[in-house]
This record gives sequence, structure tokens and C-alpha cells, in this order.
Amino acid sequence: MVEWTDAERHIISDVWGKLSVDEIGPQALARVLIVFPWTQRYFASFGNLSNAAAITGNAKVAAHGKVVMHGLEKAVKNLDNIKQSYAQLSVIHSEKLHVDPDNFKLLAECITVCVAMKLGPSVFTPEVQEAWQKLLDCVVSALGRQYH
Ligand code: HNI
Repeated sequence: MVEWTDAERHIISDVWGKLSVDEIGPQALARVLIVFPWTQRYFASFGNLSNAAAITGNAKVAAHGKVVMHGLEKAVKNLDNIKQSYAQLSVIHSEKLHVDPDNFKLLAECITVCVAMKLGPSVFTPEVQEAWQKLLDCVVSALGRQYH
């Protein structure tokens, strides 16, 4: 099981409190679709994803970005039980959606970039990044768990 220091717990809840899920979620999902365009294959039903402007202006991308980012709250609120919290979502992504688990890492990177831009260098220090990155690594690992 992952161990969390008091400082990491504090940082994670502090960062989460400073973010708007509905702002970061759409940004991060749009970013992954732009930076890693092969991820678009899972969103064929979302309509026009033909260029960066179309992706950032796509209402379905924005809506789903919010869903994904709300999904992260499970981890923030259950730091000591992340694997179990994502068991069902992992099954959905593997067995129903057939999402290649490598993509979880790519989305996590984009979420981190968006969070860093939002908070800025005075708040998103290396120490904050360490705790935040650890959280996302745990989520990526938990989401990939049902694939093994
Ligand atoms: Ni993901 C559906 C959470 C990464 C493709 N995804 C969901 C749902 C949640 C969710 C919650 C809704 C499930 C349901 O219907 O019960 N996804 C997350 C989280 C991450 C993640 C927390 C990582 C941080 N998903 C990804 C990635 C991809 C992805 C990286 C593909 C590149 N997800 C999907 C697709 C759906 C989805 C596709 C279904 C969308 C739809 O509504 O058609």
C-alpha cells in the first residue's frame, strides 16, 4: 500500500481546494487529444476533433473532461484506498472501452501541466509537484490494475 506523509496529504488537499475541476478537466482532456492525437480514436462519437481549435471548442470534450476530473476526486478523498476506489472504473476502461492503459499516463501528464499553469511557480513548487505526481501515479496504476 502507498504511504502518505502528513505533508503530502496536506499538499494534495490544499491543491485540490485551489482547483476548479470544471476548468482543469476540459483543458486537460483537450490537451491530451491535441498533444497525443492518437488518443482521439476513443472519442469518435464526439464529432469534430480535426484541429486544436475544434477540440478546445468541442462541448463534448469539455463535458467529458469534467467527468474525468471529477473521477480524480475519488483518489483525493480516498488516499489510503486508491486501488479499491478505481477497481470498477478500471474494468470499464479495459473491458468496455478498450482504452490502452498507456494513455492514462498521457492524460495524467496533461492534467499536471494544466494544474501547474493554473497554480503558477510560486504555488506549484517541486515539493508540491512531488505529492501531486505521486497521487496521479497511484491513479494511473489503479486504473491499469484490472488489465493484468
Ligand atoms: Ni476515462 C469514461 C474517468 C482516463 C477514455 N472515464 C470515463 C468515466 C470516468 C472516467 C469517470 C465515466 C465512466 C462511466 O460511464 O461510468 N478516465 C477517467 C479517469 C482517467 C481516465 C479518472 C484518468 C485520470 N479515459 C481516460 C483516458 C481515455 C479515456 C486516458 C482515452 C484516451 N473514458 C474514456 C472514454 C469514456 C470514458 C472513451 C466513455 C466516454 C463516453 O461517454 O462515451
